[in-house]
Amino acid sequence: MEERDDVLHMPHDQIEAMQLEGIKKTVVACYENVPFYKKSFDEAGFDPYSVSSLEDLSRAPFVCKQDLRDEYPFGMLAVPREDVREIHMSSGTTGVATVGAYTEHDLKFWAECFGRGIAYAGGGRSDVVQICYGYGLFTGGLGAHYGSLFSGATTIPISAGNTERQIRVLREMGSTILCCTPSYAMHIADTAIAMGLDPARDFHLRAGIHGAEAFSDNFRAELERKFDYKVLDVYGLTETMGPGVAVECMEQDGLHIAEDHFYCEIIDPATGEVLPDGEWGELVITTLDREASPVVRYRTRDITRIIPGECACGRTHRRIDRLHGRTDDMLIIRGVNVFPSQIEQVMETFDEVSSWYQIELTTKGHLDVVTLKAEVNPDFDFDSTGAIEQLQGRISAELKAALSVGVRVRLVEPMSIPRSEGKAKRVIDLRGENQ
Ligand code: DLL
Repeated sequence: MEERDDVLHMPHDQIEAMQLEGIKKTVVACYENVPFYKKSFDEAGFDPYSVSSLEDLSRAPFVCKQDLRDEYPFGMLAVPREDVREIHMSSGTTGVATVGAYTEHDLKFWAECFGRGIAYAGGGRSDVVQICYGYGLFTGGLGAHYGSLFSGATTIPISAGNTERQIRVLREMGSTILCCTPSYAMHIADTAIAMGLDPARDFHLRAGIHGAEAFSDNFRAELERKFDYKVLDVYGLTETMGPGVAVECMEQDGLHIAEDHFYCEIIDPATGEVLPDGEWGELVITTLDREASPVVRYRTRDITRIIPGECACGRTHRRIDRLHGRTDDMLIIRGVNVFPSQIEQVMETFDEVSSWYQIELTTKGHLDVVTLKAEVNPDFDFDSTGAIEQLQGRISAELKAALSVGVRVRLVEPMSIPRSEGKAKRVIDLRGENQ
């Protein structure tokens, strides 16, 4: 299957016409083949045969993660099980996992979508793509793998973990594109530096295609400085396909949605109303040609916006902004709503601390206590008397001013917060446990 460059530059009204056809087919296929959708459309009074404009989709009810969980394992399949070639599942930190199933066709367009990310990075046959997203039920490893094969690059399916081996392979194979979570990329860079290497000089990376978790612009800048490469953000989720639903191009000005396969809406998470382009809200996704696991108006819980206007790269597919977090990331601390990304933004204004942090939630009596554990940078003199206490006090005061909640700050030595090979664990909620 060749990359269809024309699709990426199609006038937007033609894309919309294609999307309308995809929506019509999908809502009917869901209604006729998935009892869940039949019931939910009927209950909402939504007639799937009546869709004649993109706006009509807003009359369809939403589907959420719990609905998919309730139908585990095969209740949401829209094709006979015999037509399913591959199955993935969400990591499911709480409760039952959700299932994503793929027909031959679904696997093909998944490869094309991630392959676009590699093409956006200017990648192709001359590249060596090292994939250290985890392989297995997680969609990261195989999604990147299919995309890399699609792009014609040489693929190294090393999976996550064994960081010293990653570093050896990066050097010896001359890998040019790195695919993994941003936090694992940073861990690879820091480990290489601790081994006496200079990742910018000793590796040959041109680009990193990093996603599966939110990362700030500062985090990205630090990665780009360490590896001397360009970081492209890739977004996706098990429930709609996996990585490749949207990918950044070299302009780094938002992630192009694969609009030939997905229709995106931004809604107000409180009212469910569709918001105009430019406004921040919750991303809702409808698949346009997914056969095995189609979704109609899936509420992702991810917070972003559609960036108005066209990208300087000339591709016409609309862009979502880099994700700020999830509606369910929101912490309610003593009645105040706080997003981890707000804490991170304050922390980033202090040069003395690195991008590694963890937020620990505990209780004292009936009150919530928030402790921010953050690593100081290696050049900070940890042993100088009073320096740590003074810096902790300054960060704490800034947090109080920005968030209106008291946050305890505990600065720790470099490399002392546990690293993860996959998604970084930023919030540790111990409030249910006895303190
Ligand atoms: O994380 C798929 C993926 C793999 C995406 C590799 C990118 C790269 P799940 O495990 O189902 O799938 O988790 C999906 O991860 O709803 C977001 O909250 C978060 N997420 C994914 N990509 C990004 C990103 C994969 N680029 C959930 N920025 C999503 C921020 C992201 N958050």
